[in-house]
Amino acid sequence: MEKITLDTSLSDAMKNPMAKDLFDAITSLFDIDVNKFKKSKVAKLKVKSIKSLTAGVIDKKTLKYACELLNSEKNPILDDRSAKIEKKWWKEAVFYQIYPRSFKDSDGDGIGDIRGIIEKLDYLKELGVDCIWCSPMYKSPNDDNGYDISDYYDIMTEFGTMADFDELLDEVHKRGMKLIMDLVINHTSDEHEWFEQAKQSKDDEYHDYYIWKDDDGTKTPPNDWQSFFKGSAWNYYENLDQWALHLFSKKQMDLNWENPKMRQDIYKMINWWLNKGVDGFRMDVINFISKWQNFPNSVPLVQHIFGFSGTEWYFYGPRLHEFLHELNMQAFKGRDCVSVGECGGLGIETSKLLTADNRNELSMVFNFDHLDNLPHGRYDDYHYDFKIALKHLVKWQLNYGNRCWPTLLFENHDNPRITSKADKYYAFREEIAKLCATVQLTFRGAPFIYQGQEIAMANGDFKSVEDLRDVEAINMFVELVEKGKTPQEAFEKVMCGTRDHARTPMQWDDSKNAGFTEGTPWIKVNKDAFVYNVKDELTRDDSPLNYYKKLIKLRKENEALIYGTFELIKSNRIDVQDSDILCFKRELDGEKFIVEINMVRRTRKRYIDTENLELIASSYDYPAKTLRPYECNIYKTVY
Ligand code: ISL
Repeated sequence: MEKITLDTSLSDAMKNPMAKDLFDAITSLFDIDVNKFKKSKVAKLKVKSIKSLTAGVIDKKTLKYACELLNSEKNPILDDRSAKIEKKWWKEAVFYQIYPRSFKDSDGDGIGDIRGIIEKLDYLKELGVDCIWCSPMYKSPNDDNGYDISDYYDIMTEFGTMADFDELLDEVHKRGMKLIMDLVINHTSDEHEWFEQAKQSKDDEYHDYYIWKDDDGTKTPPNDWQSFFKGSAWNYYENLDQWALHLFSKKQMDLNWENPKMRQDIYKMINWWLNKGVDGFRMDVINFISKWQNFPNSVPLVQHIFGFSGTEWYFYGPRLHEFLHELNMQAFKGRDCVSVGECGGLGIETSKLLTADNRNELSMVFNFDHLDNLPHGRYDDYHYDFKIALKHLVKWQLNYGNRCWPTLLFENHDNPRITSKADKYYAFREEIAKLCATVQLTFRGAPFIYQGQEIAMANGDFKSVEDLRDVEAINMFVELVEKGKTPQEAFEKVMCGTRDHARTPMQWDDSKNAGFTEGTPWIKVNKDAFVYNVKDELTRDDSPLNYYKKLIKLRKENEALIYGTFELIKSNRIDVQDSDILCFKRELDGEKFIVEINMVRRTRKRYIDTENLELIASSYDYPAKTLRPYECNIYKTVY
């Protein structure tokens, strides 16, 4: 691929996958029509003219950095328009994420556990789940609820024993379901024996398993990279006079992927779990494993835009493809397993390069850009708009090609509940839950349902910072108070986006603690559990839970909803992408489904003719001439 320099034309630069993704992000943020831009005179200008186009806001130095970053991608844009879809079990599967700490407690200590999960397997099977992903269950001091692993070969004490795990795996398989583990291999806990040894001496055999920099005599961190959980990303170790990198909490130390011995130890561990019979992995922040080895300071403009420094030097590092390919060859090759990389921030073209079925890296990636209406972020107080979110998802549907498979999610353990995000006053709580179900089960891709999403669970009703448990939320609160906010102001800000909202106990019934535990729950149970709980929703025909069940069944019975083409339906009057209604067709071997979604909270005129269509599922329990708030309908064409 041609190297991008300051003299390359903008249109030529866009042949680079990273540049195209970047351009895509900018155009959607400013609502620029890409096709018009490509034909415009501006596209013919050189990269260096961005300086004058932006009145100097983007200076020459930033542009040089940008060229350096873009040139690190050696692969051209993947052209897969004529490819045939390869059928795989994980393309057909409905995934369900369990956050074990909050799912079901079996022994009354207030913390969910493995035996609790076993108790609920029949419920998941009934729902139609094919594959369960459990957030980390390995041994951990729990600085970040298990995302800080101290022993990859052992189970967290609160969750049970390895024998419990083996039983879980067995019980899952007995029911014809699959189980995937959470694989956290960008970092380990500082209590992992590798790090315990590494910090003893520079000569220790494990020292180079982590990322160290000598102090330059100033006792200041080696660069300005920040930790996602506040403060510098470097810890100082006095005995070594060295700094060690941690992109997350102070107890989550980044592994040095440049070290081949460390990589071999990781592959050995992955093979150990696969040999045990697990069906694959969700891979935590996997796009962060390759860092630019000169560890540069952040680019000021990027820092200014994101209010965060450093990510540009590791979010898609120079050896990422190489490491993932190696991992694939040494652990996944020849096995029918799935790997889902958590790759926040990556765009369509780079994600394609990570997941195309002929590249042998990952099976799928998670992208989260639709979970907030950019430029709003998770901690902003704003009204979430499905129109913006679905427009983004549709773009992936139309451009992701046949060699790659999208993931479809609205919730996970790191984000507030969608019902609360899209509707603070809960006027349309169930309608919103059903809209998400419709998108996840009728778009092309692998649906990932997060525990409680199927019963329309909402945000936690925390009253003060004492109710919060998450390291990110607590550190953020402390920092805001240090910067001069009152505790009340700081709490309100944290409440907009705390990850604890998704971590309140699963609501099983209307008994004490929602049937989650007999003891004292580790985090507050939501008060609304007496209305929103599994037991009640199972008996209510029009409940979100029964809607999920119905659509899962529909998807399983109709391949068109899995492998079918995805095509927007445009009327003469409106381009659907600009309207309040999203309408699309899924088609396979002559079998056609039409889906209409009212993306807004207002009643809207229907614009497709439904006369020759058979209504087979609706989020409302009786039909109407107009589309009611967030109404979704699925039709089949009748011949
Ligand atoms: O919440 C975020 C930062 O404010 C996200 O960037 C999040 O940290 C990111 O998506 C990575 O998440 C994963 O790795 C973290 C862990 O805390 C999260 O729970 C996990 O999903 C570190 O292991």
